[in-house]
Amino acid sequence: MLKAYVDLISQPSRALYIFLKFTQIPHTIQHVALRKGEHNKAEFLKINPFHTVPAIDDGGFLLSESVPILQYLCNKHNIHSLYPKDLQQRAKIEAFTHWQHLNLRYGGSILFVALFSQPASGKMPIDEKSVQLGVKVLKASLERIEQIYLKETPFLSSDSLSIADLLGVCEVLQVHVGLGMDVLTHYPKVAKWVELVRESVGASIFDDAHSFILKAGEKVRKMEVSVPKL
Ligand SMILES: N[C@@H](CCC(=O)N[C@@H](CS)C(=O)NCC(=O)O)C(=O)O
Repeated sequence: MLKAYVDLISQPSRALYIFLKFTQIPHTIQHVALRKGEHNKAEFLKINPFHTVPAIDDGGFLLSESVPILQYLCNKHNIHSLYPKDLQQRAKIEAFTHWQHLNLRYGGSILFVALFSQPASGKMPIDEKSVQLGVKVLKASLERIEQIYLKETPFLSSDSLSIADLLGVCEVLQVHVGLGMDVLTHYPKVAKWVELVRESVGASIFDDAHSFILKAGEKVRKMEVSVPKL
């Protein structure tokens, strides 16, 4: 049976987790705790020598990188609703998944490391230059999602849910939920889209996937880290 290696603190891991619960592809979840360094242990390096989550073991076929994992599983299980066969619709999805790595994901990840991971591991003071860069990249990314990707459609460049939405929403919530940084008030279309994705996959699946990251947000509040405004 398919084994999915995830840590629910990780955005692309949550996208895979939600995808698997929503599509009901038979699988087992293997938790790899990044905070405990489990991703660097020999056992996991045999699965993914790049030591990142998510990763999968599908009957001995090993794959890392969230985007090709989702594409592979959609192709294998004929899940065309989330990854259509139509070439142009596919290309739109792929355009977002390529773009987000160095934009939405980049900005949010810089902020999450600077304002959560480093303070939680005892590294203070906070690197203000990283915070400024993170805010700049994240803001520009959210503006593009609001004004371009969601300009005419309720989902990312489309009228229906796709793997791009799962990946994108998990990145947005990393800062909104994980850092308690209000990014939704300023971007009403993004806020509506997040809720629509949550409803589309089912609130219980969605909230279950995000329950762990909610704890990070509580920790940030307890550490009294000053979270910037967008
Ligand atoms: N491009 C990869 C990114 C994977 C990634 O960087 N995962 C992070 C957690 S969000 C991780 O495992 N970091 C541990 C490490 O790099 O050692 C994907 O989309 O799967």
